[in-house]
Amino acid sequence: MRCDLMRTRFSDAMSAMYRSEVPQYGTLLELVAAINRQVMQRDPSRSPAMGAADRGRLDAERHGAIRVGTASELCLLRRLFAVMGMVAVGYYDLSAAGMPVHSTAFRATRAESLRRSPFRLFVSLLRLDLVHDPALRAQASAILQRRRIVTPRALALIELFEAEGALDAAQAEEFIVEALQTFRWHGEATVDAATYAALHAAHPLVADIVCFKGPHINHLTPRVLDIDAAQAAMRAHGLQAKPRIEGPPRRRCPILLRQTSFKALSEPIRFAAVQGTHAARFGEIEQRGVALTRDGRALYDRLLADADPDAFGAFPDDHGTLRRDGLAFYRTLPVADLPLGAQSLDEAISAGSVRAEPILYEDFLPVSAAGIFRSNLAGHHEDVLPASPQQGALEDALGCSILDPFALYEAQRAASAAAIAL
Ligand code: OOG
Ligand code: NI
Repeated sequence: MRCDLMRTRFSDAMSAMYRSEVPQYGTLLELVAAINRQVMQRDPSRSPAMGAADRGRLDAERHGAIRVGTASELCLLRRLFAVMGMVAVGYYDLSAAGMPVHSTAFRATRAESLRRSPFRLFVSLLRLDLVHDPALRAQASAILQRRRIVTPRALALIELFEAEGALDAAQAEEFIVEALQTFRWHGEATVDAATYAALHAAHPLVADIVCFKGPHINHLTPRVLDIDAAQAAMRAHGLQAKPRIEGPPRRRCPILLRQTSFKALSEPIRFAAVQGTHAARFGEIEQRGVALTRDGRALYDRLLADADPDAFGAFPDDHGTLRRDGLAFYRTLPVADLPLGAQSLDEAISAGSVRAEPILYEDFLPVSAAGIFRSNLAGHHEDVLPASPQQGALEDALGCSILDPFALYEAQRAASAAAIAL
């Protein structure tokens, strides 16, 4: 079976599993689908920042997030995701936001593959170097050494894929069922209540990562076309939406990514002899816009850091300017029947013989991610840690290098420009 189809099937299977585990996720899917229908009906041509290519994938579009404890767990998952055509793109340092993790996103990279299935996973690795108490660090590490997060059959199928380059239909179906086991929720902690409490006191994320059998999926995020409407609908449905939407303010031309979430459930867990609770699983929605170039991103980061909420007025809000000023990425497509003639790309676009379509942002934003992490750590006061990005260490753990998202968007832009060869 093709990787793209396996990714679609896996994403659907994850969604079905999460829906049965967390009923509020089902509510979220329904309200997002209703809002997307309304936006499409109101203004099908506008469908914010969507090219025709993106429209078809909307209903199946979602991302998830997981957290792993050790380098070898991350390496194993890198091999598992490769079976479904997903590779590590982008490095996210969360230490500056007080989170003892660093992260990457596993996703497809080619335009056709993304169109078939844009499923992505935000994957964080625990950084025990950011846990101060050496005894607790050693204890956490010993607990993690004992667990196996991938089933023996999934591992055998990964090895088969690596040897043969593909799985047949039956093996692929079996792989999806087996791979899903890694991300299931387990109601039993692997430690006693006192160990959980000590790890939780170090940081709630440490307890979440260390005390369970595996890296449970902690949210699945559908893509919505109007996140302000969805935020209001979440509240109306009794979901505890976080107070503010992460990312840029509302604009005519959406850029990058806006996200909001609802609070993690407090759910019962069983320790050796006692009952307790743990808040792990939450809901999130996001609205995606055009990918920014390095220059556009530098401007975005500068305006985001500005205390003045009107600062974003300085970011151009029409696609023509964003493209001409080199702030955002567009693919260019010839318009059938119109001669291209001997003109520049800008002239051809103004003449209507070439169409510029926004390239959708497929990645994440560290400041937004930190806001999402934080909104689910109620009551925890994190230490202010100095930023300590360690992309090299994450790459060593993965056993491969992390792809640069800007280079991937630029390759898409350049390929579309080369194909019309003006
Ligand atoms: C990941 C939080 C970040 C996003 O969409 O930026 C995130 C986590 O809580 O594990 O999901
Ligand atoms: Ni997320």
